[in-house]
Amino acid sequence: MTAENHATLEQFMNGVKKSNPGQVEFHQAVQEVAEDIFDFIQDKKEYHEYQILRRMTEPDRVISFRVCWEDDNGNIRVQRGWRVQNNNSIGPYKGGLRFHADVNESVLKFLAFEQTFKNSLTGLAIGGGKGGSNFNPKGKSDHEVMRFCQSFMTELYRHVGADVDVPAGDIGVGAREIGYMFGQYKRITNQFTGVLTGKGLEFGGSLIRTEATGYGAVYMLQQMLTRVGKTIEGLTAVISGSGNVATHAAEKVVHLGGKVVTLSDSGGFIHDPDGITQEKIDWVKHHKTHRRGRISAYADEFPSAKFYPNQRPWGINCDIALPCATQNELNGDEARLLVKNGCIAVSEGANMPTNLEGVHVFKEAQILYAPGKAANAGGVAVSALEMSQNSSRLSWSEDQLQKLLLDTMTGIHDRCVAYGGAAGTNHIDYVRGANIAGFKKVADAMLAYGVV
Ligand code: NDP
Ligand code: 2IT
Repeated sequence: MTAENHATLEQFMNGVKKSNPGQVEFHQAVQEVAEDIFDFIQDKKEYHEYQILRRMTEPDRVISFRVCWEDDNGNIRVQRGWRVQNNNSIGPYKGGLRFHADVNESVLKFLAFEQTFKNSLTGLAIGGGKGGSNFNPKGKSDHEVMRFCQSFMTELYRHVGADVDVPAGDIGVGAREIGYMFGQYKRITNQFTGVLTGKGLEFGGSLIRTEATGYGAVYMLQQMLTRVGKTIEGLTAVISGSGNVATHAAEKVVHLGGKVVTLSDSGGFIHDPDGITQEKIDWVKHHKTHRRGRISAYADEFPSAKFYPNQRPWGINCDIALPCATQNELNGDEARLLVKNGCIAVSEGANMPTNLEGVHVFKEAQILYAPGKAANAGGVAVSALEMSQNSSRLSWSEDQLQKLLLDTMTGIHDRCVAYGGAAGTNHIDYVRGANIAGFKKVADAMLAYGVV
């Protein structure tokens, strides 16, 4: 065995940084996983010999392409599109598409890497991928979004397929964008296949896919609390974001008797001490999805609330916190503040919302802390169920799907417990559990394939 096979964590990370210069989000996601995996594989010779972790950090392929479109004033606009196909050892590449001005290769590589572990954790047959564009949908007309989506799919179509790679939504990509992209795929290929998930119910979409990520994140929270003899009823929740994941997480907290007091967007957060009721959540959903409005308008609509521009909600007293906006939206100081204010549990609806320092704060404080790759896996899990329904040309009932989502989240919780416990303590390190359980299934499949 060479020295390289026994690299220290630091040497390994130096190698990752050297091969991926400047891709700080990708380095961060790898570091968070490697901290646990290095320890786990210490005495497992074959994972070293076959360089499994090193191979998992090298995406199978990164496709990048030009996307040209014409705006409403007749100007030609040029964007960049990507699809990162990280790993298909346990199933077709699967993962969302993000349209946001900040999208770059580093962001999509971190998301595709995380997705590989997340999809493995679901127990379903899906590999990891992610894609998107630096297209900024804010302020664009429906026709501009349609032209962009059509142009994006005109290149993407050659790289995806129902058994190859199945994209879905993420930030800036919801039902409208999936509809435009599916329409274009069908037009180009003349095939009606399950090449995208998150589709409209009229054309192959699945019931509860829209709700699944947010609901799943709250089910994860519920499972962690149940394990230590607590419930969500009567607890106060702080939630960030006001998009798909945040609004459905809020809805499920309310269903389970909790009180949600904040929501946010990139302009700031609203604090409603009276509680964000179902009626108010419905208003936010409509305001965000149909009017494409800002969360600040909530404080004009509901006088019990106050808007805090350019601030994040983590200083508001709470029992539970659900970061549901974007990566690195919760830093070490904010994590310490949450812990100091008595927050007992954090469930991440977003991908990598807590920075590395914040992760260490939560781990050391031993609060109940579910990382995104476990907590937000309900969305991709129901996407996989949408794929199954499409292949069999059936549509399952809402009751069936609700049960499958709950069962999936229970399975994820239990896998985290199986790998995240330590002798002599009842505390579970859900980050470690998720990393190891996610890693093991993919790693064992890779070992079975030999060196490829
Ligand atoms: P949406 O586009 O529906 O909503 C995104 C929300 O996050 C908006 O409120 C947006 O505010 C806010 N946001 C985005 N970027 C920033 C930023 N830089 N600073 C502050 N707020 C920001 O996306 P989703 O709800 O689908 O996604 C939210 C998170 O959940 C992402 O991390 C995504 O990867 C993750 N996720 C989503 C899944 C899904 O099924 N949709 C599945 C699993 C994870 P603004 O409008 O101001 O940009
Ligand atoms: O981050 C994610 O898991 C998603 N954006 C959903 C992916 C999917 O394929 O449903």
